[in-house]
Amino acid sequence: MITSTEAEIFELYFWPTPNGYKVSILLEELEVPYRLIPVNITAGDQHAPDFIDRFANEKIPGLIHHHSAESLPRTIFESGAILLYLADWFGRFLPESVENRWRCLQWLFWQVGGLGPMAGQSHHFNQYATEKIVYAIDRYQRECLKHYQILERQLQKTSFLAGDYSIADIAVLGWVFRHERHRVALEHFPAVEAWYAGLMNREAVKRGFETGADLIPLGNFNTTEAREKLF
Ligand SMILES: N[C@@H](CCC(=O)N[C@@H](CS)C(=O)NCC(=O)O)C(=O)O
Repeated sequence: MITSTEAEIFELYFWPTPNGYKVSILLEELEVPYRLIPVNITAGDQHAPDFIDRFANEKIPGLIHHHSAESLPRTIFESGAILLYLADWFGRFLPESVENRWRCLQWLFWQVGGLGPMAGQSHHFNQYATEKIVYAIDRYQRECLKHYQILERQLQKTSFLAGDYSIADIAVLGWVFRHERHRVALEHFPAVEAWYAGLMNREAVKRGFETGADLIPLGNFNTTEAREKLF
């Protein structure tokens, strides 16, 4: 655990989307001051050469940690890696016991490799694809629902995904926040609904989801320009 020093600055490269919110929520939970750097993904800012130099995956979120005056800053992409880095650096929201630490990583990877891509593709084929491909719409919707069922089964057994509230819950929350866009009614998943309501009551979570609210009107995902940059 460290205390914030004058040399320590966090810069969050961000756009208000599920993967972006995961990091703004964690930074708010940690009560760490940070600079928010908007990256308008609908305008293609993520493809700018200086962005790619820092964040090879050409996507938000990205984190730069100026951790000491003597060393080069650390640049990190992939939301799961960023959550893990911050939780590890501050020694919070990452369980200490071996059992729960691995449960936490398991659910974190499940979100990054499963729930996120499936829910994202479900929304894409249903909402943005110009051609309505029934097979793709159905396939991703079913996968998305399967992931909500898996989450429901776990949350019927435990209040959080891995012991206490952790980065696993934060990662999943970033996506469940968009359940309406995934065409998922939470009333069919009562344990998820209760978990969601509890987390949405946290002040830090509210601040995390408020981050970049002023940017939302600047990013229309349905214009020709945005489609070219994104899809
Ligand atoms: N696996 C990546 C996914 C990041 C991602 O998909 N970011 C989206 C916004 S939520 C993005 O920047 N899209 C821009 C693009 O694909 O050009 C992560 O978890 O960080």
